Amino acid sequence: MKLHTDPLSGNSHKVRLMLALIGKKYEEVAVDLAAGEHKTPTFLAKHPLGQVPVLEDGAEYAYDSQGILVYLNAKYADDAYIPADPVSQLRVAFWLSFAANEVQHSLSKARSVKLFGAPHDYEVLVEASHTYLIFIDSQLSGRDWLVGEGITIADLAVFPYVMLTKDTTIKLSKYPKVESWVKRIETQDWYVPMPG
Ligand SMILES: N[C@@H](CCC(=O)N[C@@H](CS)C(=O)NCC(=O)O)C(=O)O
Repeated sequence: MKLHTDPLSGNSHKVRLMLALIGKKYEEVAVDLAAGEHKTPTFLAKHPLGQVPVLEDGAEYAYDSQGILVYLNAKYADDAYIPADPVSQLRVAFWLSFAANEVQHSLSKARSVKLFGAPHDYEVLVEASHTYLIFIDSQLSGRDWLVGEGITIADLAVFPYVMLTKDTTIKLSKYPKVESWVKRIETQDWYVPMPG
């Protein structure tokens, strides 16, 4: 199994964490986003949108970080990280969508301005990020994990760009439940840090 990734990719870190959680051995293949390697014909044959992460699993090229979490949970984890009841499935689907939309278009983009000089309005993104951090903090009230009693793929999908606010001016200390949740994930015995 190969994870095609850039070391600074927060979306790829979701997959790295899932692979660590389920104890699956794999090899990381570096894709040089800065050099445009993800838009070459060789890479586009793996993922037609030219994005990382891509998980190569035998003949399958799995892409989209949320999709890969669902795939790994079903194929290699006996569905352990999505509770079976309909309401939990609803909640997990919500958080995957939230990670791909709200988090991606606020926290992730704010980081891309700071790290890569991406041409976005940083202050607008920081304001949106605070809105979503307030929301996540409220959802963690009285609970350790986003859905149910244990870690699910919802936590893995939302976690990286929340943790990566350390690359921005956003301070998680304003959100104590979010801060504790980040520490809870970072102190799991299977946790692996981001290489970048
Ligand atoms: N929805 C996709 C988004 C992937 C994504 O935006 N990846 C970034 C790196 S973190 C990327 O490849 N950006 C390059 C590009 O889109 O051209 C996912 O969750 O996998």
